[in-house]
Amino acid sequence: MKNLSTQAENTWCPGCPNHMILESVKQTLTKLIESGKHKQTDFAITTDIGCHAKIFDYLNLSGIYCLHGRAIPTAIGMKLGNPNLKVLTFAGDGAAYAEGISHFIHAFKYNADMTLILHDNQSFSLTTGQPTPTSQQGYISKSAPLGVFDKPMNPIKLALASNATFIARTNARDIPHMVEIFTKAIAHKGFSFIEIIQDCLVFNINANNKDKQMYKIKDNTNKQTAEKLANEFDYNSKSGKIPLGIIYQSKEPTLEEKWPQLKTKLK
Ligand SMILES: Cc1ncc(C[n+]2csc(CCOP(=O)(O)OP(=O)(O)O)c2C)c(N)n1
Ligand code: SF4
Repeated sequence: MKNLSTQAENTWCPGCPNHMILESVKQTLTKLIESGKHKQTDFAITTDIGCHAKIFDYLNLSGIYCLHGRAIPTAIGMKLGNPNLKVLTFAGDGAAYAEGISHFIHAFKYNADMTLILHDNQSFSLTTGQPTPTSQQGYISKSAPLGVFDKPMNPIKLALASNATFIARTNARDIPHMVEIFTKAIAHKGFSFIEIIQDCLVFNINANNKDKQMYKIKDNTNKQTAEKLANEFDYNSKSGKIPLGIIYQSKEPTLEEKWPQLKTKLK
């Protein structure tokens, strides 16, 4: 684990679940490296901008700290340069569902063999809690003093409608589950999207503590079941169930397999 750590001072709030996400990433990669399956240099990361994105400074991996909303296309660029890299992208709900929403949708269509780890705290936290597309109705913040009027978007439904080949959800408080899901996502051939339900301890705290709604599902490959599972959580109410696990997985040609120029470079 030592090799994956850096000397950078950690500036996340004490107790922020981002610490547990970082730990889970380190445990996952350590296992893959120690088992001989991958070398540390096989991995590269892109991060967006936000609290989540500080993970760039805390992981001893090559990568690019991207412009806000642009972590996904930058990662796809890396894959075009070297299709054998295992690329992990870290983004927030503001980053990927607001500024970067077009990249989020098109990424499923391209199906590049990479992993998107999305820290959803239902808030633009680094910039002090403005509402994001997944913030709940009524959320009052400095930029929405009358509260959010609109219903939140459902990114899992959007991913399904965009022909995603791997959609999973996990809980930032559950390290073993995150490690299991990260490992399966990295093994998936294609674009794997993991949504992590993450509390922010400072902003939008009314959205926190959803653990009682969460339950674990078996890995699912049936599209109709996936649609039902996607509908169970509306990002809005404090009732209803939140399924955790692989919501949908299917096999489709990857970007690297579809492009003849890249196919010849695949090891
Ligand atoms: C194009 C652009 N728009 C807005 C900003 C300002 N900005 C920087 S970080 C941030 C919030 C990030 O929120 P999110 O992606 O949800 O991540 P979190 O901080 O919650 O982890 C914003 C709005 C920016 N840097 N660039
Ligand atoms: S503001 Fe929220 S998301 Fe950012 S480090 Fe603090 S607890 Fe974590």
